[in-house]
Amino acid sequence: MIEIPQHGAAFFASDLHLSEHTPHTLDAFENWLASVSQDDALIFLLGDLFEVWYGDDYSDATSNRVVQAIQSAKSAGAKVYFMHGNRDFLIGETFAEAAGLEILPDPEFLLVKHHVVLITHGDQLCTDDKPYQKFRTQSRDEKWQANFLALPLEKRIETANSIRTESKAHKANSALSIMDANTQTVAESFQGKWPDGYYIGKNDVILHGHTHRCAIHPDLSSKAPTKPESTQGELLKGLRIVLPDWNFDNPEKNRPKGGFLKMLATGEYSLNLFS
Ligand SMILES: [Mn+2]
Repeated sequence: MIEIPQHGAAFFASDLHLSEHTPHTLDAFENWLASVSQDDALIFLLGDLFEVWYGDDYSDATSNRVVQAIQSAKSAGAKVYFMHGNRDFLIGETFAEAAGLEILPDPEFLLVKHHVVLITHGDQLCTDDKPYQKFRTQSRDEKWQANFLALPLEKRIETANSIRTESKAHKANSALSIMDANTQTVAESFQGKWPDGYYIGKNDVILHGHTHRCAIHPDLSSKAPTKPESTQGELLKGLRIVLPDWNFDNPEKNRPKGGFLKMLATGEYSLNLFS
């Protein structure tokens, strides 16, 4: 269980999907990271930092700049945590060491004032998408990963790209509701029954990304409003906060280009969106 330092703050972002095709999003990420990095800052990157990850033996201009940015954040006094997303689940200890970040299990828990905040990438909550959950179980298996990482890099790039093409087609052919968090699964995770069998007792707050449906849900059964109903407040039991995805390269009308959540040790939070 992680605690926010009394005079510090925690910052959360996810779903940046960085690649060579996202130069503006990469700039924005670097600027944001530099702006929040200071002593007693905890920075949580909750998955899909990269659009795809072929293995720690792969690097390119984008990943090199991300490593530099995280190193700078660390030098400024911040502690940087990373949680795997469904795109970059192959990030390993070699990358973590190079960047100077700590990889967290999914889910991880934060103790904030007297609230337990469950943080997760969020893909485990989308249980209506059965084919994806099947792929997730397979691809998070240690043996599967070891076998995959043993393939030549060229073969891994080819395989990862064909999986992404398939995934895009699957998304295009699936109802939008299937791609969202299942409210029953959310409720069960509050009760301490996590889909992976993880148990910690009751959780007060859930914070996740992945769905690209940024929102602050005041209660467990609430469906995603198009815009967050409120952008700041104090942690309350039953709150589900969904982080925004970042897209400064092909921004959509009437949607934020990205954003982050700031949380203080007092339980006060604010959702900051970039327009
Ligand atoms: Mn995701």
